[in-house]
Amino acid sequence: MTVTLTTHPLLSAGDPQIFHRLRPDAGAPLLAPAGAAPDIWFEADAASQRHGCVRFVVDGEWLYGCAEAADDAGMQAAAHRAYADLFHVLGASASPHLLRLWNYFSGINADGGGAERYRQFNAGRQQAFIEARRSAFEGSPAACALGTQTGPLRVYFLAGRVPPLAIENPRQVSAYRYPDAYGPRSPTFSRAALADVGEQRCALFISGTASIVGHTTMHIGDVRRQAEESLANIAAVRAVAAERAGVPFPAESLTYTVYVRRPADLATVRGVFEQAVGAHGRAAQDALYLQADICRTELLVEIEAHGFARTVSAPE
Ligand code: 3EB
Repeated sequence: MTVTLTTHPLLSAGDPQIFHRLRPDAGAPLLAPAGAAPDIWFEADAASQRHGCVRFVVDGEWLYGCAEAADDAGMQAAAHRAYADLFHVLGASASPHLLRLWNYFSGINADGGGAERYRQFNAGRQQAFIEARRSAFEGSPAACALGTQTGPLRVYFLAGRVPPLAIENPRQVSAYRYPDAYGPRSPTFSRAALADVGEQRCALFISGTASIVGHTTMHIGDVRRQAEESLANIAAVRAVAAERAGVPFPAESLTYTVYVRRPADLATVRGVFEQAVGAHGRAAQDALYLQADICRTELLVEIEAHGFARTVSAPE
C-alpha cells in the first residue's frame, strides 16, 4: 500500500503516489492552466490522525501530514509550534525521516514586528530542528517556503522509514550556510532529497529553486532571466542527483510547480519554462502555475519539481 494522496492522471499505475502540490485555494491563486484541478489533496478523512496542530496519515512506509498554526503570537512562535508538533509525531513513528516539507504562510515579506516574517519563520523552524535533535544543516530535508495571500502557517510534510540522501547545488551556497545578511538564523533545507521508494525506483524532490547564485539574488527586476537562472539551478541539482542515483533525471521527466509573484509575468515565465522542458511534452502540460510571494522581495519566480526514476539493480 502507498499513501495515496491522490491519483495523478499522468503517472503510470505502478508509480509511488507520494507527492504533493499545493491546492490553489490554499491562499496561492491558480494562474494556469485555467480550470486545472490540482491533483494533490490532503483531507482530514477518517483515516487521519491528530497530534497537537498536526493531522497526518500513515501507511507503514510513508507518513504525510500538515501542521497548521495561527500566528497570533508571531511567526517565530507559529513556526516553532508547527515544527515541534510535527517532530513529536515523527519521533513516535516508524517513518521518522523527513524527505520534503512545503511551508506556506501569508505576508512572507511583511514586517512581523522587529523582523521580516520569513526571518522569524526561519528562527522558529531552526530552533525546533535543534530542540528535536534533527540536523538543521547538512542532511536537512528538501523544502519550499512561499507566501500565500491568506491563511495560517501550513507546513505539509512527507517522511519515510529510511533517511533520504540530501543533495546540494554546486552553483549555490547551501541555504543553511547563508551569511547573516539574510537573517540571523539560516533557512533549514537541502536543495533536493533523493529517496529509494522501493520496486527499483527512486524519487527526487527538488526544493523550491530561485534565481540565486552563490548566495546572491541574480537578475533583479528581470523575470525572464530569473526564470532561466532558476532552471539552470534545477539542471545543476538534477546532474548531482543523477550522479548519486546512477540514473538520469531529464528535465522533461519531472513534474513542476511554478510560483510567480506577479500575475502579469505568467506568460514570460511560461515561455522560458516551456522552452526548457519542451512545449508539447508532459512536463509542460502538467506544470502548475501558482501566484505566490517568494521569500526574498527581489525574487519574482520560484520553481520546484519532483519525479521518479527506475534504478538499475546492483550486479550480483
Ligand atoms: C532560496 O534558495 C530560495 O526557507 O524552506 C527555497 C526553498 C527558498 C526553501 C525555505 C526557501 C526555502 O533561498 C528560497
